[in-house]
Amino acid sequence: MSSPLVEINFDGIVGPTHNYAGLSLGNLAATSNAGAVSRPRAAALQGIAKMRANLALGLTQGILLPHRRPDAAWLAALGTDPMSAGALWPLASSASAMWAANAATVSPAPDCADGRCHLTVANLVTMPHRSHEWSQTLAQLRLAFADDAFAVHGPVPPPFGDEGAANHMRLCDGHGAAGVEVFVYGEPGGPFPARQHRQASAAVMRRAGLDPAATLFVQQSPAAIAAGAFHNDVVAVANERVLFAHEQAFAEKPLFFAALRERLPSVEIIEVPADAISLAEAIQSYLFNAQLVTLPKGGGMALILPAEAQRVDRVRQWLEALIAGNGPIRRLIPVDVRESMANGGGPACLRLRVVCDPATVDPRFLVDDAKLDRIAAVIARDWPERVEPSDFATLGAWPAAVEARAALLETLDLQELI
Ligand code: SUG
Repeated sequence: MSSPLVEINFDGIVGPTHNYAGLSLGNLAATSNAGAVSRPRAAALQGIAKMRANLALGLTQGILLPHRRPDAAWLAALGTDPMSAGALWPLASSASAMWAANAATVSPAPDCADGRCHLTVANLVTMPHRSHEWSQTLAQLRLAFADDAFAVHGPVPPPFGDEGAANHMRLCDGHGAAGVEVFVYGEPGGPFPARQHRQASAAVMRRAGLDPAATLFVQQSPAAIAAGAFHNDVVAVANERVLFAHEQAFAEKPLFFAALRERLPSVEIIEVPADAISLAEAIQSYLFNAQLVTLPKGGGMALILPAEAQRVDRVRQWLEALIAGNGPIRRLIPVDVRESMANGGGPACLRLRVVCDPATVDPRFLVDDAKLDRIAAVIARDWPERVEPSDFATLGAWPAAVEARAALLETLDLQELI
């Protein structure tokens, strides 16, 4: 019997408060676009179009929902409210929960001692505007993955920073087989924060009941963080037995690759040399922030990458050579997620991968084209067309955004999240 386990991409729907506040030190796109005009409606519709492209490939697609923003409960805990929050207002109003790769770390059932799929919500403690995401994310995970097939964990306690799946890779012979889980952490000392702490990753591993012999802890190269790779998924992506990474993504790379090959002899490492594409070009193009997916029916793998990647000459040339070769990556699928990209979030940032039996997921979190039509209609009607940073001072509790989100949740029969 074939395994019912498939990989589902759960995309974060971009919330109505999407804006550019320049909040993430070390995320070059976000800091360089601070103060730009944002387009929440276009942003969310770009995300819907990306999901439609995944469905057209025959992939199973899920969603995660925007959070309540401004986050009045968080502001209350800080002794203020949306009307008088001042400098805290942008920190309470970011739509950053759209980047679902930072929602949680997911260890599929075949890797875990108790045979359940474990999800650990990320604490995101390094960035104040993201540090209050976890409670609403946890509420969604507990609904979506309420079945006994899953174990959903609360956040690793601070001060150990955990940014979820963006710093986690899983290599295996097939999604339903046991895999090698790779946790990539940063060490402090560089110009930018190292957001994923090794102690946090170790806690995630222990709580999921992973086999330490099939788990690797790998340091992200300080050069990559300093060049703007604030998460590992900006310079590397893995799918099944393929690791696609920049030459300078990891510290102590030979040790890592040897350990990986020992544990998964079938592994295929596609490394992009720095003299073909520099770290700066990799980060500018967001080439690696791609969804590397296995196409159904033996179709090989496809790289769903930001349209911007192919606009960088040397990146385009390298990708053309990759496809011309006889490797596992057979197709390039460019997608336009430019509103998210301008905050440092490419196609891979927008999704959380969960390997599971779709029948065990709350169906309200799964989508088909018809449901996406309904979601898109609410977005087209209720999401703001544009937001100027000069609006921040006057938006206060932002009732229009609160109502837009509530309308979406009602459409999806998810009123309990309002
Ligand atoms: O955490 N940007 C996000 C981007 C997250 C991308 N995710 C992954 N790489 N998986 C971040 O830096 C910018 C918000 C602002 O500045 O307005 C922001 O939070």
